[in-house]
Amino acid sequence: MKIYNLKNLTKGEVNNICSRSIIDDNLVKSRTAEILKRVKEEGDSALFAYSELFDSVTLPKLFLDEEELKSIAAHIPEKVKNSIDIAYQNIYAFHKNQVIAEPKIETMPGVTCWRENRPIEKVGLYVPGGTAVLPSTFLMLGIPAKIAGCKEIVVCSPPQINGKVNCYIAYVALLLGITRIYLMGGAQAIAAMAYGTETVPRVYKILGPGNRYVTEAKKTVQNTVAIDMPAGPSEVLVLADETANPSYLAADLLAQAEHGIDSQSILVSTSQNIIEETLKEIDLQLNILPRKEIAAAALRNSFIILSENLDESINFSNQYAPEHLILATKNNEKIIPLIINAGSVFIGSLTPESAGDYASGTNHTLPTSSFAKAYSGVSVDTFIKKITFQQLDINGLKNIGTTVETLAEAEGLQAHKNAISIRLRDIK
Ligand code: HSO
Ligand code: ZN
Repeated sequence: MKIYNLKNLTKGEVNNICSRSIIDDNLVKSRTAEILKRVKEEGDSALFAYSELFDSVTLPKLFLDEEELKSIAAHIPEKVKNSIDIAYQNIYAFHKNQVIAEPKIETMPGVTCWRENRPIEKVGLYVPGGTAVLPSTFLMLGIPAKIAGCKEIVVCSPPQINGKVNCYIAYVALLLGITRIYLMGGAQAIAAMAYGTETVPRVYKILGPGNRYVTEAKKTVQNTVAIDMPAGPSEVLVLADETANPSYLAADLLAQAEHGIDSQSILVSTSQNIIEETLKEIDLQLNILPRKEIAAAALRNSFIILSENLDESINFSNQYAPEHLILATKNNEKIIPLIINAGSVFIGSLTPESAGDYASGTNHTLPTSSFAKAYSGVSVDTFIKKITFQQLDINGLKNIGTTVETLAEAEGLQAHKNAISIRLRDIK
C-alpha cells in the first residue's frame, strides 16, 4: 500500500488520489450497446442465445417458478437459513421506520398543501451471480421494495451451469414473497427489464450492483428507465488514531479488499505507529485468505494517509466521500457531526463494516466513487415517489387570488390570471 504524508501533498495531488475515475473501456461500451440493441429487437430469443453464450447453459424457459424455487430452497443448510432469517428481521425492522407520512400544511387560511407517498409500481432488481453470489444484496433490495409496496418486483439473476440459482437466492426470494426469478445476468438482464420482452416485464426503475457490463447497461438505459445510482467499485475509509487496534483495522481493510481487484481500502491515521502495526497485521492476515490474490491486488490500488491531526483526517475523508467510513478513534462521538460525505458510518472498534454488510439492519447498497457527496444509499425512499396535493376553499381562493393574478400578469400569462379571476367573480 502506498503511504502519503498529507502535509506534503499539494491540493492537486489530494484531488488526484481522491478521484476514482474509471477509464472508459470502449470494448465494454460497444459490446453492451450491441447486447442492448439485440435484446430490444429480438426479445426472448436473444436472451436464450446469450445464456448459451455467456452462462454456458441451454435454458428450457427464462425463469424459475415458485415450485422450482421451493425445491431449490429446500436444500439450504439450517445454519445459513437461520442467519438469513435474523438478517431479514433486522433489515426489515430498520427499514420499516423509513415510511413517514407528512402532515398537511395550511400555507394560508383556506390553502392546504400536502405530500403522499406512492410506491413505484414496477421495479427490477438485479442480483449478481458470478464469482460471488450475493443473497445479502437480494435482501437489501427486496426488503425496502416490499415495505414500499411495489406491486411488481422483477428479479433477474444469472443462471448457474445447471440452469438454476443457488439455494440461498431461492430461499431469500420465497422469504420476500417473490415467486419468480428470471434467469439472466449481465447487460442482457438490464436490457430485458428496461425494454421488456415476451417474457420479462418492462419496469420503471432498475436497481442493484453488477459487473462493468451491468453498470454500462444501466447507464445507457437511463433515457428509458430510472436507476438507483451510478455504481463503481466498493470502498472503505478507516479513520484511526493512536488508540485503534491494528489487527481490527487490518481485518476491516482486508474485508473490503477481497470484494474485487478494483476495491479501495483506505487508512487515514494520525499515528505512524498504528500505520506500521496495521501493515504488519495485513501481511499476517492476508496470507491465509482464500481470496488473497484479489485482496492483494486491491491493496496495491489502495493507500494510507498519515495526517497531522483529526480535523485534517476528517477533511480528507469528506473530500474522498467514502462508501463506508469506519471510525476508530477515542472520540468518535465528536467526529459524527463533522462527517459531511459518506455512504454509511461504522462507529467504534466493535463495529466492523461486515455487520452492516449482512445483518445489523442498515442497507449495504451505497454510493461509491465519491457519489456520497450527492446520493444516499438505498432505502424505502428509493422505491417511493412523492405526489403533492393541494386544495383551496372559498377563503383560500380569496386569500391567494390577487397574488396569483399579479404574478401571472407579470409573466404575461393572461390565461393563468383568468383561471383565478373567473372563479373570484363567481364567489363575489
Ligand atoms: N460491502 C458490499 C456489500 C457486501 N459485502 C455484500 C458482502 N456481501 C458493498 O457495500
Ligand atoms: Zn462487503
